Amino acid sequence: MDPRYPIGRFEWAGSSTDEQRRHWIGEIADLPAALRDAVDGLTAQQLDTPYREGGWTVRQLVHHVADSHMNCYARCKLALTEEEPTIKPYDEKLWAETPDSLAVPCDVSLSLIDALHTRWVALWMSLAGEQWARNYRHPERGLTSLETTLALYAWHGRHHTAHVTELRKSLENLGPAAGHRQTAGGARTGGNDS
Ligand code: NI
Repeated sequence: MDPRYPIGRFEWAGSSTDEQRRHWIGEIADLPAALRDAVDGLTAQQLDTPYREGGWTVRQLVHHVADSHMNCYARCKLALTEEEPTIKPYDEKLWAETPDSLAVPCDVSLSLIDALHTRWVALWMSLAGEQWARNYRHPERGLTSLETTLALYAWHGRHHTAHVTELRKSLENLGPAAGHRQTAGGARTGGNDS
């Protein structure tokens, strides 16, 4: 298994059914609790352990999910209220290295994600018919529909939650002291997994 993609890469079939969209909305609704469960009980050292060699720490992953989903929520609102708005990309690697991403307790972003997803799910639940085909324009990737965005971000939440749960499995295999060595090397940058 490629440790960067514990649940596989995102795949888009080109269209979706009402049932699939309901399923993805359910996954977005479940993400805050799933992510909270995934980090629950980890020590400070474990939170600052990269989920893979050269990857983000658990703390960076949690703050990244908040950063990413805040950006995406704004893109969804823009797509609904403007005609094919061009959105502003951001450098997720650099965002994961600003001091807040390295130091703020995970619980702050878990609460943020909880509130954000309550808003986001309400927005997704309100969409009907042609609204699913509304687009925003990414300067490099071109037009992206809300339908595709829903599927992508349902995957994205599960993708990063799995990074944490897979790390937990390896820490359990290494024993209770695991996590100390990795923090000493400061290998907390270089994530490339979104
Ligand atoms: Ni990501």
